[in-house]
Parts: sequence; C-alpha cells; structure tokens
Amino acid sequence: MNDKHPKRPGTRVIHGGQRPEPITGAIMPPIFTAATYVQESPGQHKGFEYTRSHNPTRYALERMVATLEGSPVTEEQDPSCGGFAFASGLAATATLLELVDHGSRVVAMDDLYGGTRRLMSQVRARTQGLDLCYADLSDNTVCTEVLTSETRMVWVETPTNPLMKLADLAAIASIAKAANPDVLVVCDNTFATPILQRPLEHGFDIVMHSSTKYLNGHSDVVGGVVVAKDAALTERLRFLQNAIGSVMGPMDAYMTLRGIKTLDVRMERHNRNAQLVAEFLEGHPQVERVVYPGLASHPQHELARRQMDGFGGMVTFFIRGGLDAARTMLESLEVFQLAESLGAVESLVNHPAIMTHASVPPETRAALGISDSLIRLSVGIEDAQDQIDDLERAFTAVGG
Ligand code: P1T
Repeated sequence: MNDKHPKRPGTRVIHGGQRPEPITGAIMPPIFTAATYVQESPGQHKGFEYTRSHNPTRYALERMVATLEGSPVTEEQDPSCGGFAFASGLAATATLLELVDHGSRVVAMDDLYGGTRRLMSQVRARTQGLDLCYADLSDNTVCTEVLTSETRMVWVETPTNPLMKLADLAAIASIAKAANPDVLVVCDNTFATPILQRPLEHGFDIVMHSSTKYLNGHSDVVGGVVVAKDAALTERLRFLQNAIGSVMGPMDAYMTLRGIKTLDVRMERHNRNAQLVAEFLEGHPQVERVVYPGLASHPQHELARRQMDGFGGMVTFFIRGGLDAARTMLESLEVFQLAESLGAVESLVNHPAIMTHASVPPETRAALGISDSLIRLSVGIEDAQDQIDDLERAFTAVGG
C-alpha cells in the first residue's frame, strides 16, 4: 500500500508497512526460513546477511507494529522502521534493559507482570547492578518525588497487570524528562494495544509488547515487539537486537502478522464484551469490587477516557469468600478457561496470586492488594451472554 497518506488504525492493521512481494506480487510476505543469504563477493549482498540480523518476514511484522504505534522512523532510515521483534515479551524486556549501564537507577510501576518484576529484581539487580525503585506511578505526586535526575529508565504498564491501574502517560513523560532529559521512558502497551493507546504520542521513547497477547491474539505464538520513537534510538536497538540475538523466528513473525490483521475488529468486541461483563460483576452480590477502566467507579475513569480509545478486554475483580470461593469459581467456569496468558480470542481466567504473580514476594503482593480473592479475566470475543451465563453458573456453584 502507498503509505504516503496517513491512514486510520482500522486500515493500518491490514496494510501498515506492507507491500506486495516484488517477484510474484504475493499479498502476504513469504515465510523466509533461510538462516543465511548467499553473497556475490565478500560484503556484497542484497541487504541480507544472516537471519539473526535481517529477515524479510520479521521485517514485515516489525514495520507493521512500528506503523501502528506511530513511529516516525522511515524505511530509508531503518529497514524495519524502528520496530523490533523478539522471541518473547520477556526477551524484548531483557534487551531493552541493556540500553542502560550497570548500576543505573530504574523506576518502575509497582504493579507489573510478575515475570517483568522477576527479571528486574531477581536477575538484573544482580547481574547489571540495577538500582530499582518500584513506585505507584498512577499517582502524579509520587512521580514527581521518585523521577529524579538520577533516573535512567522509567518502566510503566498501563493498565497494569493485574490491578488495572493507569499511568498518566503525558504527565510521566514530562515529569521524567524535566528531571533528566536523557531518561528513557518505556511503556509496556500489552494490555491496551496500539488500537486503544499510543504512548509515543504522549512523549514516550519506547513501546514494548508481549505480542503473545492481543497483537497475535490466538494463543498460538509467544513473542515480543518493541518500537522506538526516533532514528537514534532505532540504531541502538538494531545493534542490541543483533548483539543479544533473542529474535523472533520467521514462522512466528508470519503468524503474528496474520493475527494483527484482525486486531481492530477483535478489540472492538473485546471492549464491548468486557464492559458488559464488568457491569454484570459490579452488580453481583458475591463480588466485593470490580476494577475496569470503563466503569465510572474506576478511580482513573476520567484519565482512561482521555488517554484511551476504548477500555480493553481485561477485567479484575475480588470475590467474596477468599481463596476457597475463588478456587471453586475457577474450577466451575467453562467458557473462561483457567490458564495463564491473556488477550486471545478465547476467554481466559487467572488467579494471579497462585499463577502469573507467584514470583512476586508475598509481602509485596499483600502491600499491592493482589490477594487470594483477586480474579483476573481476559474477556474473549465469544458471545457476551454466554460469558455472563458462565460467570453466573460459577457464582451459583460457589454458593452464598
Ligand atoms: O510471556 P511473554 O511473551 O514473555 O511476555 C511477558 C509479559 C510482558 N508484559 C505483560 C504486561 C505481560 O502480561 C506479559 C506476560 N503475561 C502473562 C503471561 C500473564 O498471564 O499475565
């Protein structure tokens, strides 16, 4: 497609960064499985040397996500337009942490995917000497206190996993940059997707995704994608992606690109179903509290309306009756499958304290409010009434 004229997200998810394959005109890129490329003379080649460094199928996905996140980097500046795909979300995160030097101060949102926190606290604090500060970055007063001139990287999720707190992206970028213009401000945009929120528009430097989730959307690929805001950062990331080597394979890149084509229509349905499910839960006597940015009761509902183009498919709630009630609920659901992960067409349910956030120290979980009664729903794109009936049947099984 001619990318010269700006297109809306619903069109970009189909055509962003794509063009017919030059030899045959194939509308989807071939899956280039070759590990290496033949050279005419040493150093004389067609721009491809070795698949860790360059792969046309991976480039097609990387350009797509870069376009969706609104990176201004052109193909003349970089073949993947500032997008970089990795073997998993955590491989992407591990590579991004290499942007800062040994001993750097990294300020992160206190509520994060458990694996991200494990990588920072249990690996990089030891091997990279990271000086980590976890803080409630959903509170702008806290941001002003902790984002000092010493900070080298800021890491936020918004909405957060699993407490659904929001970070005010524009405020955080401006507070952090005022304190240190060289700070790198990173947003893990996995929960929102570029359909609902584009952090680069708010002054962020880097966007990161676990593409395992909404981008791919079909529970059949693990991956991560990063997008840089400019050519200078792109150059640093291109070096690190190749130097570290935790790249996404061509088959996974193809599958993820295929999944992205329906991202806009899937998000529409995720938004609608999750809103209905959240409203059902909020009115239920066996539910203590529901946290969903689309509910007026969410403490940052106004920010969600301002910052997001829809409230997403993730709903967190606290069931009355503690762990026993939660366990019975999770064992009784049929449409919501009990499994880690999120963001797929299937509805999934997860118990963070025992499953995805088990590696977070119990005292930290308690301080954050990740209790045994917290249940996280990834509301899929099935019929919303079947999702609600499923929840109602499970509440009946719990009793009370
Ligand atoms: O699983 P992986 O592709 O490595 O991505 C890690 C990751 C990063 N960021 C966020 C916000 C995530 O939710 C995840 C993975 N999360 C789950 C598996 C989960 O069930 O929460």
